[in-house]
Amino acid sequence: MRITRVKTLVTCPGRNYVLVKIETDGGVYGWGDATLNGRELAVASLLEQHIAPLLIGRDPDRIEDTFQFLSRGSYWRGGPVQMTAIAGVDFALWDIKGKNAGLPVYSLLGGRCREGALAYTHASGRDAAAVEERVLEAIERGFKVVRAQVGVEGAGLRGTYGVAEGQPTEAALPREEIWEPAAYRRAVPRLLEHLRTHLPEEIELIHDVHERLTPIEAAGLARELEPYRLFFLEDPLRPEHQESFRLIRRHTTTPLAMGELYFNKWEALPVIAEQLVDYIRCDLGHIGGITEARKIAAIAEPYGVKTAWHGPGDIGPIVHAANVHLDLAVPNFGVQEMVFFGDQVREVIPGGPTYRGGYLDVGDAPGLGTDVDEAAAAKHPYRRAYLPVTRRLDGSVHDW
Ligand code: GCO
Ligand code: MG
Repeated sequence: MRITRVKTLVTCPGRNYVLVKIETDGGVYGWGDATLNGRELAVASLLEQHIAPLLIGRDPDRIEDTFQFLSRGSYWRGGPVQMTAIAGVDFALWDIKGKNAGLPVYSLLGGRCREGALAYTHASGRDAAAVEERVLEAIERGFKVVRAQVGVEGAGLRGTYGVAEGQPTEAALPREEIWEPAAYRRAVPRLLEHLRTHLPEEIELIHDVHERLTPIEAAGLARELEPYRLFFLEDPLRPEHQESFRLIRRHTTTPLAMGELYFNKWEALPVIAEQLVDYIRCDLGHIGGITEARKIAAIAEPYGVKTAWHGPGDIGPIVHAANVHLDLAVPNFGVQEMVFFGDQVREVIPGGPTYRGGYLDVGDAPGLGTDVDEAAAAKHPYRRAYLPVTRRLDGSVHDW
């Protein structure tokens, strides 16, 4: 079997998604997702101009070899744009392999270890009472784990990660937000105190720092949050501060998660091998796909580090499906972040994981179980959008 065509499509059914279709001479095709929030067209161009010509004529069954060829063969390795493009190809190839075998991808990865993947959703609000409301709604829907984010007084809601409403959809420049670490450091323990006082004790809570603190600030916050028994504190530091995880670890027993900004297994290695985190949460769509992520899971297993793959709304249902296939198949799965996609997204990208009673599953359809309606995608052309930029009160860009 040979690859005959590689097609890249950028569509915006509410948010921008970069989708890759790989066609074969056997008639079987696969779809991948290569979305990189705020830099979508760079990935699309890399796929069209540089990667597609390398794939034509290759055997789609040789996923590992294709991954090695694309990731090592470029000489300049890694980086978000390249690893996202490679992930898009990788998902499409796993989809093809599954369709050829007549098996879901989790079966090719070793088969089910569990009946469903424990899922978490987001709860955010301008104050603790509003967050409490959102958590209660999530509990109503069956969630056992919820991520809580709150507005920070004085800094303005728009400056708080996870609380600002909506995403830019017009051709606009990035939103610039004001954010101050001291106000944030006061707000988060207050939020957790409120939630632990008012919510059923069995609900598991997560908080995402979004890499905004210095090492000593992060260690202090993690220690202050100990009484509230977090499921984990997410991304306390930027990935550049690998060794500073030691400092946080020395000061607290709050469980830590890290990894959505890693782009390969080497970056993930130090925090795993030194047991500096409890959950590794790389983004399958930015780390090179299932091929790299399953190795990271295998590296993490003997260290007692569990997986919590990144699952926000700005990566599409195909990555979410890949997440769940891996969640079902690896022994050291921890938890899966998820979002509910709107009707417009589901019309363009049908299929994907299903949610029930706090758990995610994928059916037994061959491959990843997702598809793309190209006519529907064409109705939603790309619209330039950026992630927000954070500034301090003095006007300088926040050095997180
Ligand atoms: C999360 C993430 C996201 C990122 C987003 C950037 O944990 O869900 O931090 O919300 O901000 O994926 O594009
Ligand atoms: Mg995060």
